[in-house]
Amino acid sequence: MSRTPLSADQVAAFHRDGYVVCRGYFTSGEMARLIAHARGDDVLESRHLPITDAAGRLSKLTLWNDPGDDLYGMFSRCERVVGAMEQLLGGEVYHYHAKMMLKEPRVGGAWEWHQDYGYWYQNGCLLPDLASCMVAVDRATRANGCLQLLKGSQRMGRVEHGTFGTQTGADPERVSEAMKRFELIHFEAEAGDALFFHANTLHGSAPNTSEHPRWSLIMCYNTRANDPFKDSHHPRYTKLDIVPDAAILTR
Ligand SMILES: O=C(O)CCC(=O)C(=O)O
Repeated sequence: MSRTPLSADQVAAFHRDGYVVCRGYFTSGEMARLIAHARGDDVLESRHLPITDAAGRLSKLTLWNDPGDDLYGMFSRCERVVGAMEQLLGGEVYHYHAKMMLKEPRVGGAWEWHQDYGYWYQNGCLLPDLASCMVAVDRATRANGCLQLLKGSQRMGRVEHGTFGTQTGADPERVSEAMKRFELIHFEAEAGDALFFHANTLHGSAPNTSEHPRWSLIMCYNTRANDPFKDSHHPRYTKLDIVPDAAILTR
């Protein structure tokens, strides 16, 4: 895989819409490894942050800053993801953090509408030059609370955010007006599909009311040029040790 895995059309779609969907970005063999690893990983259960929505429903999120040498690290350090991020953000990127989002059957909570930059602005990132790559670990459907986005909403710039439950959410008045203007997209996905989305793209999700889990791996990057001006709970620029894509299957 080259260090420019995305086509010019995909890069243009990201800039126009605030996101781009890449179907089958990871192979079934790569996903089988990730699923086996994650399902047997006690750390996801023991270290998760309990995130509740406004109705008190729980989502489990386990987050780490250092991409490390484990299988999650191979995903977030591989050329296919890092190269795509560099194409989308226009320069060298570093690992800002990654997380496994576990939305369990029947109990997994909603995510308030928000922009990631609503959170990250507070961390000293002067520009919204950050993006995330969400990889579906399980099939994601409307019933199990797939991610929803407002297409083109990154053009609104940063919206005021406040606290709802233990989550940060965007100003409800702005969200409700944005809903009238921007197309609502559901990221319904098969395992291995990837969604790259801009830090100012409004997104959220409904609760998981189904019998099926909705787990996903979300890897977030900042640009070197946007090195935060102060310390926070996420890192300042740290050189990323990129690995070949083959490392996902061989490590
Ligand atoms: O996975 C979800 O439902 C929401 C995740 C999300 O919004 C985020 O990580 O910023």
